Amino acid sequence: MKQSRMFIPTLREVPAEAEIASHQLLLRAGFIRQLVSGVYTYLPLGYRVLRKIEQIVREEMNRAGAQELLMPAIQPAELWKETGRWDAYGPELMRLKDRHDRDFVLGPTHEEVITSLVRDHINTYKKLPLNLYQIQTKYRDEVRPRFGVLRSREFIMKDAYSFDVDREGLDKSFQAMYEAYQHIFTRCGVDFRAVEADAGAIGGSDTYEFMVLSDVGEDTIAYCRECSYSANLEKAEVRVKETGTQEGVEDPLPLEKVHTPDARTVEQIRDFFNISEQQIIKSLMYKVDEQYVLALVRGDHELNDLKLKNLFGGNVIEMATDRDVQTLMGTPTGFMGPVDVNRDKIKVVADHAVKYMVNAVTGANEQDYHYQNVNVERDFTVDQYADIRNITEKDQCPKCGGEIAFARGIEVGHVFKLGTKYSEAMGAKFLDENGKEQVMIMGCYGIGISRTMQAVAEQRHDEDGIQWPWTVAPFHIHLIPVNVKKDIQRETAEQLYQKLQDEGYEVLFDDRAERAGVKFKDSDLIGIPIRITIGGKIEEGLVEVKLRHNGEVYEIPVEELLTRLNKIVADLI
Ligand code: 9G3
Repeated sequence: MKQSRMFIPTLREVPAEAEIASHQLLLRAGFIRQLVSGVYTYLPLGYRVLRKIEQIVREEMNRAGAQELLMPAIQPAELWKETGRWDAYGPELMRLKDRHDRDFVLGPTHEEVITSLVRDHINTYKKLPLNLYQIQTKYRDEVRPRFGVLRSREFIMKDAYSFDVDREGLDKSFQAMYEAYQHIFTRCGVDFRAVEADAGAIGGSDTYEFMVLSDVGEDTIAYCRECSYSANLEKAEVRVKETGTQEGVEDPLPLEKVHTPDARTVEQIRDFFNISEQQIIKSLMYKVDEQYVLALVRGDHELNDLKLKNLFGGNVIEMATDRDVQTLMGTPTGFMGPVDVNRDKIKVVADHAVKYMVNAVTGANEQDYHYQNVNVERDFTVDQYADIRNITEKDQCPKCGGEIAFARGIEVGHVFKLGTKYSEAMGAKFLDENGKEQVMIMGCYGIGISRTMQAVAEQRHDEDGIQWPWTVAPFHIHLIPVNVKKDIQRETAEQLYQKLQDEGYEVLFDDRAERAGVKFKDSDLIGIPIRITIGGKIEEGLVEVKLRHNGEVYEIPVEELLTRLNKIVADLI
């Protein structure tokens, strides 16, 4: 493609709304443009990358035995009413009416559509297992779209759905998808981890998120330095230390109420009593669906509200309001504690670590008062001890006891075992080999295609621009004559342009009458893996080859170029 003809609206300045490197670079290099908040146009360079990623996904999905189809984005509300999700979702679900005033959704995902399709056409075990997938635009009205296409309201997803006769079949389908994802993200050239994740509203077991490691990732990953364990922080289970006792177990001292004017936060209590945060019981009031829960965690730990919600099998969890707390506990939030709690209305759940606390400090359920020397079982009881906190780097790996470390990641894929959640609700059944009617067992598997494009740019860039891996780059070679007014440079470039394309390379030919500096700056910004420069040295028959990802430069006699290039490329892939 000749660059003088290509629509690449590069930008010199950094757009204000772009906070992270990949968002800035995709805008500046002319890959994407925002239409409105959270809604983007993929410009020609960006769209070439998207298509490369889609092609990799297709090849691996087809190799895993999945079949591609394309479902509509517009879905009748009736299907969402069958599964109860029409009412379960709020403003994030984009809804519209047609000319007959009928309700529709703009598809954020396609469990309902695919299950209704399969139930109408599959009714015998002979036709299972089945894995159907699509690559299609999704709509989710994010409350706060940000970071370019990492969190947009319209995005491109590959979503696949597997249908099996039993759990064993699902495990096979799931494994095939898990492996396909390993191949896909490896081929996309990103450093990624498959991490144990929370099944969320979907429920069920076994769900993994594929995370591209990045400091700007919204998700926190807890991983073990010794073994392969890694989990989304939401999910990472805490291995309960049998002892768990505080340093130097003391004898329980008599309970004492202390006047603590205006000391509300853990830090203020710590300083007031001149103790460590490990000696404070933090009391947090939540509402899980309709149940009020007083959650107790040690002062130096963080409550994990997802674990708390899952403990109750709840759908919605929210912090209780100050008014609720005042009504339920007779005290402002900062002075709550587990002693003398109205157990008819409130469940008391404590993290395992609380069990081992001796002579702790906690709120006295009275404004400006705290208790000290609080001892579990003597001064208060607990309905249940559970793992309700975030793992920390001081905790041991739940699998091997090794050291835990944190990383941040961008979620680009997510694989779920759905079980019968949708097939039951929608009656997707089949006759098994004994002629008995059974419910299909489902799995679902997503990849954020547009998000993956930006995740690659986030992980592979430097201050001058993007460093696209060979496999997803918009072009393979950037061919740049330094001065198009010099016949020898222009003619050599024209010949090479043809030859390289005849060899199957995708070439962006910078035929613009721009100064060399501008051409090289744009080239670094766009980030095509190999740059071939035709400059003054062509007088000696030499061209320059430069690799974008490590800056290596080679001077090569033009007649050896194709041979040398094949070797250079072989090392790149
Ligand atoms: C909605 C809205 C947002 C949603 C969903 C439904 C996420 C929803 C979960 C999934 C699960 C899998 C198939 C591909 C892989 C992921 N956000 N999810 O169901 F109505 Cl507004 O989408 N679906």
